Amino acid sequence: MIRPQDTFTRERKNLNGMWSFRLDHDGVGREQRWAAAPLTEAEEMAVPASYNDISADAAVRDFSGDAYYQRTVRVPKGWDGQRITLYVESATHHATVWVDGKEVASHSGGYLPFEADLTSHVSAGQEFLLTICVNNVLTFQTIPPGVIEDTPSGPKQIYWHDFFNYAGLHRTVWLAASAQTRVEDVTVTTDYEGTTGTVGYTVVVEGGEDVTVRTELRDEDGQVVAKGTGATGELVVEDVHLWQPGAGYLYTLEVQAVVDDEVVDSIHQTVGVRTVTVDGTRFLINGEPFYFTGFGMHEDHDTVGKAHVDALMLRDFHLLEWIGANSFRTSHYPYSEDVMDYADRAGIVIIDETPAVGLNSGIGGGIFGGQGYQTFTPETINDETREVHARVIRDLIARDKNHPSVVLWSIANEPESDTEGAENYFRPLFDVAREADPTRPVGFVNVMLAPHGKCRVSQFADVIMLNRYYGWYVNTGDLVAAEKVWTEELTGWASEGKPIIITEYGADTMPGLHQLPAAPWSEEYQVEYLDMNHRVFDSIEAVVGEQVWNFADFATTAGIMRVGGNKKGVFTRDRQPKAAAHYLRGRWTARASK
Ligand code: BDP
Repeated sequence: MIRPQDTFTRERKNLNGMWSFRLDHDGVGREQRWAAAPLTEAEEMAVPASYNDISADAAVRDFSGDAYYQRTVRVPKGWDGQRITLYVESATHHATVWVDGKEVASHSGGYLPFEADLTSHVSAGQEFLLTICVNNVLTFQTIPPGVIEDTPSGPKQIYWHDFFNYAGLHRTVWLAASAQTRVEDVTVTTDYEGTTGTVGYTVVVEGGEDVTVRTELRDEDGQVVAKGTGATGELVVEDVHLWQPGAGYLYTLEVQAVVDDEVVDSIHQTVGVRTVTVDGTRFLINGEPFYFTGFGMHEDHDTVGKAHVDALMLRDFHLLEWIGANSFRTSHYPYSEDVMDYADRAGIVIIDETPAVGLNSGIGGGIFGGQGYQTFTPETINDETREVHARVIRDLIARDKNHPSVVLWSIANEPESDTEGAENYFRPLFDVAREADPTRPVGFVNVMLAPHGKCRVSQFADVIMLNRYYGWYVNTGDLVAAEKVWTEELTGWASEGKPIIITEYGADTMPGLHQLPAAPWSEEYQVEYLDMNHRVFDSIEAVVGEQVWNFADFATTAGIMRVGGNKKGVFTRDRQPKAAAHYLRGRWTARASK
């Protein structure tokens, strides 16, 4: 599956804008066949957007169930004889698609795209009624998991991740056309020796016979630097221009499907030539030790929730540059494909994470405390969940495998990892990731509840990723004690002989609250807390990265530990700096210029 492109052989039509919208409060939409006719009692809804924060109605914000989106689509006349598909970049969390009332596709996995082949259901030069039902219910067999509990006010969605369960069509919806005989997939791998680069490629062609594959690699000036023939091959690039952190040089690989000397399909794939290796406790990009600076982030904004908006994305990348960050983690789900493309161009390094967050009954909403469930049992997170998890890992790698910015896979955030159940659950999932991508290291993010010596899953990881809140959730307000115990624990992890990235450390901070001497929630405390952490990291050689939690304040579910959401942002939710932003800028820009 290739994201829709505009090329000489392909066309795409953006279906974003206002759609007809109706929440199915009584769960009758399927029985009453809402998809078969124009929605009655409908409102308008913007695509892309989360629907939750658009209206002023709590029943919309907190809705669980089916949300119907509908619009009329006209198929261009010129698309006659073409393969016509619908490509939905993100429907959180489940989607069912109907064309004129006929079900044509369904998909689970709210942060990854899916495609529906509409060729036999629509006609060029005609219109059709497109309905997408987006369901946001989380269960023990979804990734991320959740459960519906009975409460005095009715059934309520419970989940264990500390960000609001936004729902809707969060990214672009495309109608796309290509030839029947087409390039269905391309995988690139890169390497170099001295000044000579190599770009290996494997192309999958579908829908035709006797198809020849031709490839052409161009540099950023549009000059052809190498050509190939055949579905697999290796292109040699003399005087290679490497993709580097901070300098995202990209070649473009044009892949053509050729029948009888006619180019029937052509797609473009950007390629960054770089290597990633783990060597002892070092993390190497292009053979050079790399130190991650940056953040765990969120796709999260006022009003639009989890929608991708180009302008808002740009602002975030500008702030990353301003603060001197070289990387981020896609906590806690795959981000928009536009974000990944931009990071490739900007030379920002990405730890790419699956949506497996909240697989831990010891944590609720970022707050420690049991939830009355056991994590891994036949009734809770079970074999079926693991199958879903495996599929999500494969789908994430299939989508993001060609991004040079991605240097490490994170297969889960803060799962239970100190039990036999966890060890059995995760062992095969690491194999799944390595089989899908033998070229990148794999890890998961370890939680404070499974400290060094107790964790049974880190043994499978190439890189150790730790979230720690010494001085916040523990040793609250006592940075002297925090520094001591944190150093002790980290020294233990360093003995594992693997690189360590601190993927979360942070303190909630109310912008504008000042206190001297510093105390938790003040801007001063956030700075002193970060500074203490940095002393600890700088004392341990195996630490190869620091990503602060979080880039910006973000929305969460209601809770007594959250004041208008999670306030651990270094920037506010509307992307203005707290004092910590200036402090980090000093540290990271000094490090970058070394
Ligand atoms: C960690 C989670 C993160 C939370 C954070 C917090 O990985 O999603 O938002 O703690 O409590 O447990 O702020």
